[in-house]
Amino acid sequence: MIRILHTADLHLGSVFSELPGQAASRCADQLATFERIVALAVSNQVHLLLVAGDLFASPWPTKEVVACVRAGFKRLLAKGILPVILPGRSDTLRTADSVYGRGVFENALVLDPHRLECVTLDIGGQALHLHAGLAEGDSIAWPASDKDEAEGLHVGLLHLPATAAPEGYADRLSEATPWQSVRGGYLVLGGLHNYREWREDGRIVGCCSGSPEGLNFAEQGVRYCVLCCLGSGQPSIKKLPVNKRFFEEKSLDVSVCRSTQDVLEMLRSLGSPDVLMRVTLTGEPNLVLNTQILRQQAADAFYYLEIDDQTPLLDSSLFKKLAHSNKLSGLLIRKAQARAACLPVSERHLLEAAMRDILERCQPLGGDQ
Ligand SMILES: [Mn+2]
Repeated sequence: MIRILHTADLHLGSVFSELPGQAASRCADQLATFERIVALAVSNQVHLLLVAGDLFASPWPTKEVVACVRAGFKRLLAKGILPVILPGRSDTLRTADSVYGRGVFENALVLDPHRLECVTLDIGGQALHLHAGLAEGDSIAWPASDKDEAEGLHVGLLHLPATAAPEGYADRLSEATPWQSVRGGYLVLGGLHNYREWREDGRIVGCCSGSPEGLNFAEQGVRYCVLCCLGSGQPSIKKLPVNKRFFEEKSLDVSVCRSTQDVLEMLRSLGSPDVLMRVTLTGEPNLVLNTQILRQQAADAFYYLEIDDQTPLLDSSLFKKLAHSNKLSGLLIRKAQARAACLPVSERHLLEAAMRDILERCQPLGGDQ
């Protein structure tokens, strides 16, 4: 039995330009997640740790990031676990001065997907053939190897294009791998950033672990690395949760809220110190909400909070009521309503956003409107 832990798309050393306030801490989170992956490899007594592309966010990670990875690999090697890296798109080997060309991972096995290599390892007397494939556009290339029908276990590594529609690849993944049709085997995939598994007649044929630490709101919830056991029977896999923080999106119906304080309480009830939350406000508003103030007041309940106010203002009963006011806001709303009546729907959201902006600025927190 050969035990493998696999991961991909760690993107260590990411810039996180969309999270400027959390950028340094997210980089530290990523390294902590890498440490957990190393610890899981040790505690599960695997033979190999496979990284199916994008270990780093660029081919030129900082010294600190490289030192952290080297230290992790050293701990693995001390336990007899071999780290195997397939460079991906972000950390391509095919660039001048790539981190993989500097000999800093001399004890790890780095497979060059462009060379279409097949490497055979001896794991406790059992042969393991590692086939490094290359996916470009719609085509997948595998090493032409006389090992395709060789005795032993076969594992393919492949980094898919981020734009790949997993459905489109489903058939070709096993078709294009002669060793899989002859010998069975298992495909370790990267590049898709979200967990996905491929089965044929119930048998697992391949798995993409997804990013172990979400990079953005497209990578939500629990993140995994995958423990795979390969032997004479069918491969078996187990998803191991590994992330530090969680991206989440929720919507909040503010129809029942009578004050900013009400909205704040509902917002804070969604809070958790490890959550990066995007809240969309929906429903019929009873007041114009200042999202900036809401965010400031609720921020400490979250690791990171984004608020998107999608409550419809122009047609709301709130606006109908406010339009009767003799104050400047009443005049403004009457003008906006008249303008909205002659605008195509596609342009009304701009007017709505402008009104929201102006009215947010006019009112104090929880103020009377
Ligand atoms: Mn990636």
